[in-house]
Amino acid sequence: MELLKKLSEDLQAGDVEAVKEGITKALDEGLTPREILYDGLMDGMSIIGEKFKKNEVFVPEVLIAARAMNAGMELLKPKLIETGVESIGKVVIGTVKGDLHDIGKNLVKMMLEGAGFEVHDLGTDVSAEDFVAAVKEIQPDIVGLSALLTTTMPQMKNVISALKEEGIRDRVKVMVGGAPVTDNYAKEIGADAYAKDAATAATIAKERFVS
Ligand code: B1M
Repeated sequence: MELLKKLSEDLQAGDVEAVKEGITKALDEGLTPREILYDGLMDGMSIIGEKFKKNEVFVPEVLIAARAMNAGMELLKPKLIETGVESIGKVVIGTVKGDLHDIGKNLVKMMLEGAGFEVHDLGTDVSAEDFVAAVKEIQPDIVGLSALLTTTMPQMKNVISALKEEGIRDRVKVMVGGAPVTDNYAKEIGADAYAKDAATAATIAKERFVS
């Protein structure tokens, strides 16, 4: 569809205003927030990802595309989240230490909120100590860990070890995700669940971790 193709292209160009306009127009034309997210914004981001891999674009271009992605997600957020839903559980979420990627984590957060969770976002580059402190303070049902770099994935294991050391591992379910993370890796480090994408994360959280 032309509108979504243009949205994807505007996102790749990092044109925040055009992305916002495109989303508004798409909503006006009756497209669903999900279609706009997946076939417009995420399509653009994955094309940028491929180009980045092939050295056809570099960090600055990726950053401006990411900024446009975040602006678009902010605009879509209220549409994706059902209003007036009572909290069905608490989640503490963050991107692990040394890792600054937050687009996927933000999407997971949005989907969890949409599913009715109260989500406490610790941001990016979050140390194991900070996750532990948040679990003690907030007492969530679930801790969500995101990692996009193979070099930062081991931080997930560190968080689980730190929870064990503090004697609070049994109080929370640990869910992990991010492009390099796999189900096997999740099992290997003793996480309770792996989710391949934001929608799956919300489904697992709701169906397996809260009653
Ligand atoms: Co970075 N980067 N990056 N980057 N970047 C990747 C991840 C990379 C694969 C690109 C590549 O080489 N092909 C590569 C990692 C290689 C590796 O480790 N195997 C890479 C690299 C190398 C780097 C730097 C080291 C580059 C450099 O400086 N030389 C550097 C590291 C900085 C750091 O973190 N310390 C870096 C920097 C950046 C930017 C800052 C420029 C920017 C991030 C901006 C931001 O996030 N605010 C950036 C981006 C945007 C990317 C790519 C292009 C896109 C990531 C993204 O947002 N995808 C990425 C290439 C790629 O993935 N194709 C790349 C869209 C997003 C919706 O998907 O994050 O996978 P994703 O999230 C999904 C699922 O994974 C899952 O659900 C989400 C939605 O469905 N999910 C979870 C994620 N978290 C979850 C948690 C869950 C459950 C599911 O439970 C809690």
